[in-house]
Amino acid sequence: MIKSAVTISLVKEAEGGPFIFWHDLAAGCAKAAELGYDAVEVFAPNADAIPVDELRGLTAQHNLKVAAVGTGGGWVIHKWHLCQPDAASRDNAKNFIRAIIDAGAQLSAPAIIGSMQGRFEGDVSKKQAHDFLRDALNELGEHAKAAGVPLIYEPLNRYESNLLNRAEDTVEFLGTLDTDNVVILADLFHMNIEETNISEALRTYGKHIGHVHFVDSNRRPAGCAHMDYAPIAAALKETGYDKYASAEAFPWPDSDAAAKTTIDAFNKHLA
Ligand code: LER
Ligand code: MN
Repeated sequence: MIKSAVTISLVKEAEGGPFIFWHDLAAGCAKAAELGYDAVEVFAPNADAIPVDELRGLTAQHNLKVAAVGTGGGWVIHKWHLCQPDAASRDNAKNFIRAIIDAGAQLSAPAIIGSMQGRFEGDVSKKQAHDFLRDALNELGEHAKAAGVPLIYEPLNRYESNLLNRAEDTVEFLGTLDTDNVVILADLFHMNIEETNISEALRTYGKHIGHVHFVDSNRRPAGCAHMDYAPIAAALKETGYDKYASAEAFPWPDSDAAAKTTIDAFNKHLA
């Protein structure tokens, strides 16, 4: 059974970004529970800003889980990423992510590497950047394994990263990792930009999929644009996918309406 989740952002610098609830964990958890969500996905500015005890209490009170924790604050706030040319900057990025892996693991929630993967540019070649990314995923993937959680890697669209944009390239790259603890985040918004056929690409990912960002083609909530969810749902079910479909979308027209629209689409297509 696929499970539903909804994003809560605690990151001031990310305002205007694709997150449903903002700045208030208690209110976000209460609304998520009221609408029937299974879990929340939390985006915090850094590891210390993940209130592990408070989240334990809120999720117990509302019978929710924490589906995942984001790491993009390192990029949004500090402009750190895993493919910077100097080792000290890459270490900052890795340490930032490692701390979020540890905080999330206390809630059994895996961390997501999305924007923190970075890109190749300037003196860093594509091959060099892929080597940096491979080393980081091996190291952080094994770190997450020791903490008892997978590590989620999210391919992004071409306007956000030039490392890995499509399923067939990503699966080939996964085959070069030493760790077996990295899973893929299939974000339907990014896939809609890059893939020829989203459901075929989901089949290409197959068992590698460990998380889904459930959203429409224009990054509004699922059901607000032209994404064709029937073949997407069929492909996910065919691969045996049983993790989260998490609402990462603009809070359009507002947070509560976006959460309601998404859970209705989830119940229609994925439940
Ligand atoms: C960024 O576009 C995104 O989809 C986030 O989930 C990545 O951190
Ligand atoms: Mn995403």
